[in-house]
Amino acid sequence: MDYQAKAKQIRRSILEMIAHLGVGHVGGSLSIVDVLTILYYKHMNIDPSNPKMEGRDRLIISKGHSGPALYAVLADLGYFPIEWLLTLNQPKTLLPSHCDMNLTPGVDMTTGSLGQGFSASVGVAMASRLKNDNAYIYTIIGDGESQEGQIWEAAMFAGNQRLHHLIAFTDNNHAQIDGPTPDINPVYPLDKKWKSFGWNVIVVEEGNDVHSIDAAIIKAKKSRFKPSMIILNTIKGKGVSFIERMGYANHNFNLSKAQLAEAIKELE
Ligand SMILES: Cc1ncc(C[n+]2csc(CCOP(=O)(O)OP(=O)(O)O)c2C)c(N)n1
Ligand SMILES: [Mg+2]
Repeated sequence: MDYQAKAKQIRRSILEMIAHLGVGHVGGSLSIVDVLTILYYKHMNIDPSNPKMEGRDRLIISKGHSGPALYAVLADLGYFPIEWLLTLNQPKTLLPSHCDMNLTPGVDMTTGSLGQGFSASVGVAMASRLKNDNAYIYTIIGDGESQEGQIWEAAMFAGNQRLHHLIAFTDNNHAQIDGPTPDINPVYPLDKKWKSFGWNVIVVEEGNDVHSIDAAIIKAKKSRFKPSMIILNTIKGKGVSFIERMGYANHNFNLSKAQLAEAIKELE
């Protein structure tokens, strides 16, 4: 499969659903498209016709405001009809702006309160090990989210428990809601921090390159005694120049039909 083309298609789909609603979390959705693409279309043991399949691999998006990115992938894989995408965050929708496992087929954890999804993924990884089902548990946190104390409590536990089937990603786009992460409350150096908590750390400089991410996942799967943290150096709003140029202001904004048309041109 041409993963780069697939990632472009997913980006178009995200922007279409957000423009239809008129507003949404654009930046942080676009920055994780590449990791979602390589996970869902290459690595994960899943069955879209059986979303609750026993022993399946899981993906928990702890930065739950990036739900639209996950919905675009799940719809494309056939977890639910593609038309649902245009109901994003409308009254009675099954696709709320933040991930909800009780509403959306294929969503493995309810997230949105930053820090909590990561703890949940550590719990799921622990349960999977107790069941001996050999599943991989993937989870994505944000760089701003890494300011949450709960992240580090869970990191300590996972490191101590040697949960080597837990593969986490930091979407290190250097931006959070109110500004650049280095200006607000720097979380760096992330690599040294995760290493000191007993994790196998892999840094991907081209964090929006599907092939570099793929190589990192292959490496992480070889970790025998430690959970892995793959730090993806990404660009918030990746894929559309005017959105990238907005910097942290692309976190959540009103996306007009005219802006959508401009974005789509670049993503063809
Ligand atoms: C506990 C908690 N505090 C605050 C928020 C509001 N909030 C939503 S997204 C966000 C910024 C997150 O930044 P980052 O983790 O870097 O996400 P990304 O850049 O990938 O969008 C904040 C503060 C929240 N969802 N949960
Ligand atoms: Mg960020």
